[in-house]
Amino acid sequence: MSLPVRIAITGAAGNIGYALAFRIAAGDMFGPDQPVILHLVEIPPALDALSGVTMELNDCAFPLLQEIVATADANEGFEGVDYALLVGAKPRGPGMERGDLIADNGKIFGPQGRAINDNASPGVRVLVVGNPANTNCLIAASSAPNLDRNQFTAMTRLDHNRAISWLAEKTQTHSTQIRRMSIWGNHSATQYPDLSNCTVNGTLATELVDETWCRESFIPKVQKRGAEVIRARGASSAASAASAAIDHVRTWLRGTTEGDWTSMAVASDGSYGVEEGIVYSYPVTCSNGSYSIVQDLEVSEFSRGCMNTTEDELREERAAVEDLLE
Ligand code: NAX
Repeated sequence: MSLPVRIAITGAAGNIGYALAFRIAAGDMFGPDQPVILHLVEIPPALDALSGVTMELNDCAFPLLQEIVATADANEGFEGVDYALLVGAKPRGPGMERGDLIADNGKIFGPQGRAINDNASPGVRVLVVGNPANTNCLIAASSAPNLDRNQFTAMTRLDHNRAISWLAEKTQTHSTQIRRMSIWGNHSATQYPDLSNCTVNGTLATELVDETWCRESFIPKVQKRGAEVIRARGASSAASAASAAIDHVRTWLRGTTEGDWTSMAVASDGSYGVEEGIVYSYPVTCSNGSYSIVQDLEVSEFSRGCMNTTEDELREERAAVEDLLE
């Protein structure tokens, strides 16, 4: 057996954390031969609930779970971790504007970025799930001067998976037959789910579905799927978000399959004319534990408009937290 990997999950007593911890302990993220140590990080009022999560994890007697560190101290929580999954965030309260939420959550992700910088393994990989995920990721990365920006990513894999599933349903195929889906921009309702490079069983998706369906059904459905789940379930996506987090990390580590790519929100390097520095979702390939933004895709006028809209929103979010960026 190899040495255990250490994985921190913030917000571990919350809905997504509750789904995520058990799947990681069962081996879904790192495979059936990789022992894990879970660092469960919460805020003090949630420590009782967190002790219940710890009890249940122990009660599963997972063969791969070596140890649990449960804490409300970020320095202890990120000590020596190889992966940091930043899920915990403040939910949007009644009457709260998006700008207030961004500013409040920004105050969480700066200190967490610093604690990761100071305590985590130097090769740590960070995935931000807590919303607004792209901008929280920007803040965390900017607070971690010793780490590379490429070590920080935010999650649009749930949007990517939703888009694949919806296209599979429309074309009466299976998700495994769909390649090269792309989510551009922000994990928000302005995101651009783009099927212009997508193939279904090797045929271009644009030859199988018409443009009106794409613009009037596919794109808004993916953009608003989170709200649809909340309406139906009375709570936001949790198990599917945890599953997407597992997919994100596994693909980052093990690589994308030949001829395919995934979507990850990463520090823009200026690719496709997107302003450098903001955390923007791109189609990426992964190999040897790193990602590369897919280059040289043709961008139609329609796509350009959608990509600009979501970029504008990310610039506004960045402006709202400018004072938190180091
Ligand atoms: P919950 O409210 O169930 O859980 C959040 C947990 O975070 C709570 O237990 C809370 O005590 C904890 N927390 C708050 N501040 C913390 C801090 N400073 N340090 C550690 N823990 C802290 O929310 P849940 O449904 O689990 O969602 C978590 C976040 O994921 C939310 O911001 C949500 O909007 C976001 N989502 C992101 C998605 C994505 O695709 N990127 C999709 C799903 C989800 O909506």
